Amino acid sequence: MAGSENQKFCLQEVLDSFQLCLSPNKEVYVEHYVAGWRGLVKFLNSLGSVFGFISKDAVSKIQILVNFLNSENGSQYATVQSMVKFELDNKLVDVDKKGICPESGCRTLLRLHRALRWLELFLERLRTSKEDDKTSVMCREAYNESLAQHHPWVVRTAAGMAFFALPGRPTFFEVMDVGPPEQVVAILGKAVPLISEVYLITEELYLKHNLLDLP
Ligand code: 1Q0
Repeated sequence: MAGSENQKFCLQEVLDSFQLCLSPNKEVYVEHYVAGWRGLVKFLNSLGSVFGFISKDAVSKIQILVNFLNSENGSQYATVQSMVKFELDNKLVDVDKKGICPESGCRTLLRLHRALRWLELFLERLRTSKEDDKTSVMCREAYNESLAQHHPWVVRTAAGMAFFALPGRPTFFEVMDVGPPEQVVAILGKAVPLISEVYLITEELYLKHNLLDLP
């Protein structure tokens, strides 16, 4: 993945990754999940260094999952479902408090999973927004409804300040690199339900195994 975060962002690529994420029996492939996030990090990096602390955290979580995929147990990490089973069966998850497995696949993916809800809410706002709506407001509202509930004050404050540096809606649409605004809206119309489906499947799995509050 060396350097891939610096390449040009393309919304269609992100969409393709999330499309490939779901197996025929609705399991979530970790490889494509991570590829989707890599694409999003490219976008974040194109917005400038104010977002560096967010991008750095996302990259480190992506890397933890890639390392699992490339490890000798890699096949156990093929899907989120197989990862959960493998880590729980082998007691590789710190369930109540951080202990011997502070960077399990389950807790790492949970952080990205929570961020995926933010993304879903943000993209839905972007999709239905009007020309002069503010991206910083859409982003803040989506954040407050999702990720903020899991972040301490200091992170919420830093995130809130970064949102002020977001470019306006026209620049956002340009960076998405898929054509005129109508085209962006059309692609967002496909992306949001896809992201939502991946989110819901993961949410149900984590709920079933009581993993939604992993430290
Ligand atoms: C476009 C604006 C981007 C705004 C991103 C909003 C999310 C704010 C998140 C703030 C995270 C602060 C960094 C540290 C957080 C960690 O403490 C936290 C918990 O981890 P841990 O190990 O301490 O328990 N980490 C997280 O919650 C994970 C956060 C990952 C955020 C990944 C965001 C990647 C954003 C990509 C840009 C998407 C642009 C979408 C629009 C493009 C159109 C498709």
